Parts: sequence; structure tokens; C-alpha cells
Amino acid sequence: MRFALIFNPFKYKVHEENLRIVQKYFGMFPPLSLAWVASIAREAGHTVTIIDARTLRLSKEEVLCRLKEFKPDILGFMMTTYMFLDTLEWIKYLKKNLNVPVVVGGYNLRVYPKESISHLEIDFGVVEHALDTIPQLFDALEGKRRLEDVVGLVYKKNNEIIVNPPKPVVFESFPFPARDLLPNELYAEFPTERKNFTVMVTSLGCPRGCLFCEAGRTIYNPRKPETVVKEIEDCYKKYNIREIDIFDYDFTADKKRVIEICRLLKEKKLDLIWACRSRIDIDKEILKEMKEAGCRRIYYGIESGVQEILDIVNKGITIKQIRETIKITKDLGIKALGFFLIGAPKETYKTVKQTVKFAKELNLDYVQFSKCLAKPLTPLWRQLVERTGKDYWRDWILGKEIDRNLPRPWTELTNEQIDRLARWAYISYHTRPSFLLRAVLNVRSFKEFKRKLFAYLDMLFSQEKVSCEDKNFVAYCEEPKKVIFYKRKI
Ligand code: B12
Repeated sequence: MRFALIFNPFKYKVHEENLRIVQKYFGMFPPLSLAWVASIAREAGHTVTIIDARTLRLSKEEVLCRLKEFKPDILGFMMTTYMFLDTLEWIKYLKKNLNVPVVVGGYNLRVYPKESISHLEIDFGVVEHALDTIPQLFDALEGKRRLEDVVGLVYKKNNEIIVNPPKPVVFESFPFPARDLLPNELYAEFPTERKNFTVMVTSLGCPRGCLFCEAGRTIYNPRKPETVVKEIEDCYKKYNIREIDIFDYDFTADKKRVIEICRLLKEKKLDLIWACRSRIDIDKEILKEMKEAGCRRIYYGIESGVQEILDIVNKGITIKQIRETIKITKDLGIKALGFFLIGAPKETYKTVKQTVKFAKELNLDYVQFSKCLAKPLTPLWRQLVERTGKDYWRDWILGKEIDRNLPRPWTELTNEQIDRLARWAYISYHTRPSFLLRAVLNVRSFKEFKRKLFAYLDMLFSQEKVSCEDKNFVAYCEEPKKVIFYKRKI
């Protein structure tokens, strides 16, 4: 089969947890999910391409031209719940012009498998992982198997949508994502220091149960240290990658595994730096090993500066632990970023002020203040659906809902107040003279300076006080000239 995977651009949504300016400057990331799907299909003997239309700034018409050249037998798209309608719009256009089957996958399929493929233009869905489903589906399309026997497939039969249950997967058995199909030179994230840059996932799942997180209480499914380091080495040697952001929900969940990864990485002596996400409850030993192995940034889930809120959201950490870990991290020379929630259960004006004051005291290198949201599969969402009898996200996928702010009955603050407070939190954090001075002194290149200055000015002057739709939204791109060059090259 000839399989074309398309990563479409997406607009800013009012129902998002981040402010528009944060979303704009977040960065250009490789479509990693599609790169996994591509390598799985290729291992099964199929011919695959990935078109990263978002990064390459390709219009639907330009993608159509490329697809006509590639002549695919089937198209594939990754779907998240929040950007579902953007992707659907692309599917409709390409399906009308190419008339080939469309298969979709991605996190949203786990939540709404039937609803996702209820749209006329979508033929198949992959409920969980592509590992077994895609090779089996392609066998079925080549007449070697029945659709009924494809594990984890959603399909249509006589006006009915059938969901074949998925089979658990071992993450270790996945091939490396097909980065050779991606424009690796074009990716960067807001705090990136080096190029080429990429993202990696080395484990799936998280056994914890935070109220606001969709990954809570899912089976921890790690790859072996040797496999992780082999993928890093591949990135380094084959794609000139010099900086990696590890996107695992909690990279440091298994201390022994991380220490072994660090030991193996040190042996390789690669001139490469990396970042990861971690819980706060880790110790100095692991941090020291990480620093020696090239870790330069850690994104910590801090959430609040108020112990009562940390307890309510089931975070399982203390204010004292946060202070200690951030101090050790910074003392070791690793940059510390904090993820915070605004509008968490029992949040008030006073607690937001306390959280921002706490963030300032920690003197973090970067901060992200997200609006607490009832995202699908989170305990907060389950409670909301139970309480109101309505599932906004389900209706959104079915095309019956518009993009709007969701209710937050767990706090006395209104959505409008939360928007204003989130904006205020960023401005208040970043306009301190000490922070500005440090930011300027730490800048390593003109490009970095420009990116940070634009983001700062946009936050001050362009971010609306109350979030609203932005139909013309385009993510910030640092290197438009390189994009044009790359577009011509391929
Ligand atoms: C890397 C990443 C990104 C990257 C690249 C996009 C991507 N997914 O490739 C960037 C930064 C661009 C990104 C953007 C966004 N992301 Co993101 N992202 C991730 C992350 C951290 C890793 C993805 C990954 O490689 N996982 C490992 C692989 C093995 O698993 P997988 O992604 O589930 O893919 C498997 C299956 O789902 C399936 N599959 C996936 N896609 C497809 C497509 C086809 C055709 C088929 C057949 C199968 C298939 O097969 C894959 C291999 O088995 C996940 C969290 C996570 N740890 O998974 C979030 C995650 C997928 N992202 C999420 C979100 C919310 C977003 C954004 C909306 C954030 C934002 N506000 O901008 C955008 C939307 C992008 C879009 N087009 O819709 C959510 C989705 C939740 C939901 N209910 O849909 C997740 C789960 C994070 C989270 N917990 O909130 N993301």
C-alpha cells in the first residue's frame, strides 16, 4: 500500500488551556505520532510519506499537489480532541479531491472511537496503537484478512460503526519513529538552545491520579535504557540532532531506568543536550546523573503555591518538596520550568496571587500558567459529565458544539476572571527587572533574542484580556526563509 500521513495546521481555540500568545510561541514540533505510525507501516512492507503541512506552511491545495504525485492508496491523520474540527476540514477537502480511504488515529480515538468516524469522510479509525492495527488493516484492504479480525479497528458496516477491541502493546517493541521523513532542521521550541531539535517519547502512561490529567492511572509502559539511548544516538548521527525534548508524562518515574539511561548516554560522549518532564518528588542523586548526561531543562508539574489546592487536585507533593527540588535543580545548573494551573478546584483571587508569588520566589527560568480545564478522560471531566449530564467534547466531535469556554463549577472564579488572571500571571512574572536582566544575559543568539522579545511584547500588547477566537492564527515561525527553501527542495 502507498500510505500518506498528513499533519495539518491548527488554529487557536477559546476552549484551550493556554492563552493565545503562549500557543503562538510554543514552537514547531515534529509530528511524532505520525512518525511512529510511518515506521510501523514501513516495517510491514508499505511505502510511506509524511507531509508536515503545519511546519512547511503548505496550503490544502499544495498538499493536494504533492499527494497527486505520491499517488496514495490511503490517507492517514492524527486527531486530538481539541483540534478535531481543523483536521476534519482537511480530510473533507482531500477526500473530495482524491477519493481514497482515510484512516485516523490519535488520542481522541481512545475517548470517542465511534463519534470520530461517524463523519462520512472518515473510513477507519485506530482506537489505540497502530502497532498491530495498521499492518492488519492494510492486509485486510489487500484482501488477505477480514476487517472483523483487525484488532483495535473502528470501521463501518451496513450503516453501523463497529469497534474491535484493541490489544495491549509493549512499547519496547515499537520501531524508532521515522524521522527520516521529517524536515528536522525546521523544528524548535520556545526555550530551544540548539539545532537540530526533536522530541522523543520513552515511556507511555502514568500511574498517578491527578484530577486535571487524562493520563492518570494508565499503565506505565517504558522502553529499555539501551533502546532509548540507541534512538538518541540515531538522532545524533543520522539527523544531526543536538537537542531533544523528552515528552514522557513523567520521565523520572523509574529512578533505576533513568540512572541507567544517563550512564549509557555518558558513555556515548555525544555533544547533545536534552530536557524532560518530571514530578517534583525526585532526589539529588538522579538530578546529578541527569545533569552529567546532558540534561539542561526540567519541566516540573508544580500546579499551585497553595498546599490545600495541591491536596485537592491529588498531586501528592508538598510546598516544601517543591522548594527543595527547584533549589537543587538550579544549584546543579539545570534550568527549571514550572507548569501551574489557574482556576483549579477551590481557587480564589487570593490563591492565584499566592501561586504567582510562590513562582516568583522559586525564581524559575520559565513558567507556564494554564487554565484548569475538564479535559476528556480526566477525573474533573468525569465529575462534570456526571453532574451536568452533558459531555461537551463528545458533542464537539459530532460537530454539535461550538468552540467556547467550558464551565468550571469547582471554583468561584468566572471564566472571564480566569482569563484575566492567567494573562496577569504571565505579565507579573515576566516584568520583574531581575527576571528581564537574567533573560537578556542568558540569550545565546540573535534569533533567540528576537523570539523572546516578540513573545514578551505580544504578551503585553496583543494578548486579549478575555480569550476569543482567532481564525487567522498562525504559529510563530523563526525561519520563514528556511521553510521556503525546504518547500522548494522537496
Ligand atoms: C509529541 C506530541 C505533540 C507534538 C506533535 C504532535 C503529535 N502527536 O505527533 C505537538 C507539540 C505538535 C503536539 C501538539 C498538540 N498536542 Co500533543 N502530544 C504529543 C505527545 C507528548 C506525544 C505523542 C507521541 O508520540 N506518543 C507516543 C506514541 C507511541 O503514542 P501516540 O501518540 O498515542 O500514537 C499512537 C496511537 O495514538 C496511534 N496513532 C496516533 N496518530 C495516528 C494517526 C494514524 C493515521 C493512525 C493510523 C494511528 C495513529 O498510533 C500511534 C503509534 O502506536 C502526546 C502525549 C503522549 N505522551 O502520548 C501529546 C498529546 C497527543 N497531545 C495532546 C494535545 C492536546 C495537543 C495539542 C492540542 C496541544 C495544543 N494546545 O496545541 C496540539 C494539537 C495537535 C493536533 N494536530 O491536533 C493531547 C491529546 C489529548 C486528546 N484528548 O486528544 C496529548 C495526549 C497530551 C495530553 N495528555 O494532553 N503534540
